Amino acid sequence: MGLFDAAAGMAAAPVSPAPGLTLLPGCALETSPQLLLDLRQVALLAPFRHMVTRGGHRMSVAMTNCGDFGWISDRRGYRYGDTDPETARPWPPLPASFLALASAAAAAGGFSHFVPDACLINRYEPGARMSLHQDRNERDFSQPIVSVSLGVPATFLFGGLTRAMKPLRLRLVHGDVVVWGGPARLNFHGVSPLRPDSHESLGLHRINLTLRKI
Ligand code: MD3
Ligand code: FE
Repeated sequence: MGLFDAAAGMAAAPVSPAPGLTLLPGCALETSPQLLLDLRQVALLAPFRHMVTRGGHRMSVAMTNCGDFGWISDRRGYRYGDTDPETARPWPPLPASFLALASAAAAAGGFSHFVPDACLINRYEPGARMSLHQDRNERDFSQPIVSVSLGVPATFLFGGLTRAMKPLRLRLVHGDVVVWGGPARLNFHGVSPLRPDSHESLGLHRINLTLRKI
């Protein structure tokens, strides 16, 4: 994949808006039809659900997982688990299309040989948001996180190492991929409430795939 015209449905040049963060605009466009087919199969085996926080609040983002481990939240708190609590079955395997995209994107972001073992799938409906948080449940912070945006565009908030730092705002559209690693790995981040909008394949929804090595 080279440097092309995003308007023509092709990838554009990588951008690094902050240390440890590489935006690959349109990097997932070519493979997105396959990603969406595979996503549908995953969601048949492990349906999207609104998890609750330890405090009992229903999350506005609906979630599911695939891979060896999945991210779970309930009244006991949040953690990774190898079983879907809704079905009592292992999470569906990581589709080959997810693995191939994740390792190609990680390499483009400077991380060769990235082999994720978990994918959290977030589904945003209009108004759904993710408040500022840190991701610190993984064991090895030298491993990057690859995130893939599909469907309705969103404003991603990239903060600093404290909640107080004013976040940088990044607009992420269908097909964008971001590689987070090194110095960005522990920064606060979140997603602004999704604006009502429509996408040709995902309707009102935004989907974000987060590929990690747990
Ligand atoms: C920056 N999801 O699931 S993915 C999450 O768009 C999460 O659904 C957001 O934050 C979403 O935990 C953002 C991008 C992301 C993921 C992990 C990060 C950005 C990150 C870890 C450190 C810094
Ligand atoms: Fe996060």
